[in-house]
Amino acid sequence: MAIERTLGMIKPDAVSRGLIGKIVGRYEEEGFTILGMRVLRLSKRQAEAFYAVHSERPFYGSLTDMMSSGPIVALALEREDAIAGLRAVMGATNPEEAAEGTIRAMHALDIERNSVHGSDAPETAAVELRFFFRESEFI
Ligand code: 3AN
Repeated sequence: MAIERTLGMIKPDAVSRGLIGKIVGRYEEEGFTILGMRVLRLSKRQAEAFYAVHSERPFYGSLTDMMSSGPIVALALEREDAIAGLRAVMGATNPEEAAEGTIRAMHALDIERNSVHGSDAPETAAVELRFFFRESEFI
């Protein structure tokens, strides 16, 4: 397995419930190195750009409203097998289907307000990391 980088986000529902420290701590425990971390609020337009692949889905409007409703944390994470590894720690999109002990099983409110995001493939990780970070900023 190779060392990879991936983009994680802590979504507004988790930031507003004071879960930044818990979630970042979990990522450190799981062996991720934090290369970059930003707290910011996405505009509706930025949320639409980030989730452009979902623009035809019925939940696109509601998802981008939710993602621009409050601050988020963007994380540039590095680890062996980081992309699949982060998604394993996050759990399934629908918290009712997420395995016990995963972040979504523990913290997500519903399928939309599911607390965290992680890139799903090397190509999307590269695009999503560039959305928030310049590579020259990484330690
Ligand atoms: P994941 O974040 O697990 O990769 P995606 O990429 O299918 O899931 O969906 C992106 C985001 O869209 C999810 N994290 C969730 O917030 C929202 N979402 C996905 N499916 C639904 C749905 N059926 N209803 C409402 N929101 C959804």
